Amino acid sequence: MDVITREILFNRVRSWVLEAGALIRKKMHDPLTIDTKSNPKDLVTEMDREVEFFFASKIKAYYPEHLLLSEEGYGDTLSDVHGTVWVLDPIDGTMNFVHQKQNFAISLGIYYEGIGEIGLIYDVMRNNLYSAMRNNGAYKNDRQLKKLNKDLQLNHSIICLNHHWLAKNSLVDERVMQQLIKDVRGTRTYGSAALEFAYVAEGAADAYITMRLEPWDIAAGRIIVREVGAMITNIYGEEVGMLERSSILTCNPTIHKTLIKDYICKAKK
Ligand code: 2AM
Ligand code: CA
Ligand code: CA
Ligand code: CA
Repeated sequence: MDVITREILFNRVRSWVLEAGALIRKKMHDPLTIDTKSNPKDLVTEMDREVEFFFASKIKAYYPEHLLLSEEGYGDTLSDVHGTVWVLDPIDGTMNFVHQKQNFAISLGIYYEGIGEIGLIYDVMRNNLYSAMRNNGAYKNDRQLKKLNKDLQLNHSIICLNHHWLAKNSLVDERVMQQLIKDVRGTRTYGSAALEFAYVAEGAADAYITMRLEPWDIAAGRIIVREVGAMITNIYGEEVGMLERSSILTCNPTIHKTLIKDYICKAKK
């Protein structure tokens, strides 16, 4: 994608993301229909669908040759990564949206021939927009985010992870994960993968470890964290493709190896 095309696209998409966020804020206290999907904890609301439909309609009108990969059913079925693909999570952190009315985000990544070009994560209620274009730096609103510091130690780190991994479970040995929380300075769980990526990008968290994400949870965050020099792999240190459902470890590069070697690999069942 050439730089000028990308810049025009970025500005337009940015304005759509802000518009969708304003729509959510306006309707925030209206009565809401809440459905469940795969299980009683897997929520979806009409707002998730409405925001996705907003983007699907815009893309169809302005960029009919572009494809959309998204969570709630208005997207296309993709068999490969060719062309320009929008990867959208209309509301990331639906449970927070429903229960807290905050701590959720719109997450949108735009890929060209499989390469992430534009990433936007919009913390709707705080009106914070995290954004990046490949090789052009990452921003929080108008402020450019600094490259991550290169001499971080694990015992000075804050890591984001889900409490699931500290209780007995089928995937990892909880005792190793419990040791990890003792060895780091602090842990956090925010319940929105996109926001957790954003916090790693701005250095508010040093790592985010998660066992299973969908492509739309990862798409924008990947582009943004890369611009500040963060690592983004699966929990075994391998690259994750644009269309893959995967575990994710995104972190300050200094602690990537120790998190994998001294904890995650030891915890593997
Ligand atoms: P969602 O709110 O868009 O569904 C919650 O810990 C985080 O994991 C959220 O970012 C959530 O995205 C994501 N997630 C991915 N797959 C999920 C699933 N099957 N059930 C619940 N949350 C999921
Ligand atoms: Ca969901
Ligand atoms: Ca999500
Ligand atoms: Ca979602």
